Amino acid sequence: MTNEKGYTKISKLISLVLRHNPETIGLTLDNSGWADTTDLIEKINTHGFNLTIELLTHIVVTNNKRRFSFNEAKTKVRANQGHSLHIDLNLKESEPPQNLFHGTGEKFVPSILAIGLDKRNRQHVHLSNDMETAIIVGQRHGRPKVFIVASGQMKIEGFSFFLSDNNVWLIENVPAKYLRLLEI
Ligand code: HQG
Repeated sequence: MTNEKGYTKISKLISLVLRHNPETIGLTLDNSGWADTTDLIEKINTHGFNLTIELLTHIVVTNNKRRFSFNEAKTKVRANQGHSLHIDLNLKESEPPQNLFHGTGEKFVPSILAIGLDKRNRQHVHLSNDMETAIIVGQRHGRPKVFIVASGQMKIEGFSFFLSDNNVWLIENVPAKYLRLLEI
């Protein structure tokens, strides 16, 4: 399995095990979400794949959203964000831009307008730097809708923002008063 379609299939399985269900392949992660690289490769391969360190490196380096990172020695690998698992990514608090964006599906809009954004099954609410990215995120949930988030004002009012290694903004929640639905 050496074509891009094959990579996507393995990449999706790696996403699943590093963010949500390591136990489906008998893998364990440490408190910061790191898997042992050799262990991950071996366990993925018990599920009919032919993963090698070279292929894993290709996936980590070329992944369109830089979803994964190695440690310096490449002995460990983890997902940069998107976890439902309770792990500590040691995220650094960062100064957000004046505005950020959140893409969602049309069906969620009434509830979001009523109670704001909450993190649902994940560890954080995910916010995007630009509207184009937010539209792509929203499309995963049906007809896309985009909210603009008054992140600068939220920061002034004491909310903490974190930036993942792959430039996704993460926050605990966004009350409805900081959200405005955009015409797209
Ligand atoms: C919505 C992908 C009703 C929220 C993406 C979202 C992202 C509410 C959905 C990353 C709500 C949760 C995360 C409320 C939030 N009422 N609906 N009060 N508050 N929601 O998939 O942000 O490709 O967990 O708007 O690109 O869509 O996996 O979060 O629509 O970066 O790397 O509940 O996942 O990255 O959906 O996506 P998700 P998300 P990857």
